[in-house]
Amino acid sequence: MPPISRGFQGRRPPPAESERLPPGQYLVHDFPVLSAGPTPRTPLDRWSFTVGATSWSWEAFQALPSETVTRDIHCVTKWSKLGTVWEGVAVDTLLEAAGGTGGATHLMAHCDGGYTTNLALDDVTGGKAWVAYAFDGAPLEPEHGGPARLLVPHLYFWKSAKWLRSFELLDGDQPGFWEAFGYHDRGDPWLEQRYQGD
Ligand SMILES: Nc1nc2c(c(=O)[nH]1)N[C@H]1C(S)=C(S)[C@@H](COP(=O)(O)O)O[C@H]1N2
Ligand SMILES: [Mo]
Repeated sequence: MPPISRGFQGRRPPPAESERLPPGQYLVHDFPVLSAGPTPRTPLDRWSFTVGATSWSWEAFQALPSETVTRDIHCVTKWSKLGTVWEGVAVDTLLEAAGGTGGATHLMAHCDGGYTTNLALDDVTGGKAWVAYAFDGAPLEPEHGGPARLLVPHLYFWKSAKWLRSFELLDGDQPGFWEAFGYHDRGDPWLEQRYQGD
């Protein structure tokens, strides 16, 4: 047996923190709360999640296959938080359980309190988005979107709608809440897509 040389014994080291920061962002170690209005508090026995014509109660939603994912998140107000740990149901799982997406190209996420955000189906399928109900191993706090929120970590965090209640499947694109105020339609932090025209 040849000796195992140092440097070839494990995985490649993870990228340095600085390489994980998109342009214009700074690191935070706390978890800021950004909400455009008051925190809704929907009791679990009145909570449901709907995709098109399919709805799940809280109990039925918990019974769906879930995943634990660790991702960096990036807010358009320039804070980024690395290595956040979430548990939830992949959007792929939800769309499939709802019978597919028909001819839809986009979806509108609708929330308690009236917040909306639009997403291309390409940005929420293929293992890129989850409906998350736990953060750091504990039920998601109401301030951070509990009972359940959307998690689309590869886009600016305004796309990760808190207090999520439904996906409306759309045949074309429509602006959501911040998008109608001039924020970018897609919001890729690596391309600094903050505002319309970026
Ligand atoms: N329903 C709802 N979802 C929302 C928001 C909101 O105001 N309402 N704010 C968005 C913005 S701008 C950001 S940065 C993140 C903040 O999530 P946090 O409060 O858990 O950090 O939620 C996003 N999702
Ligand atoms: Mo944000």
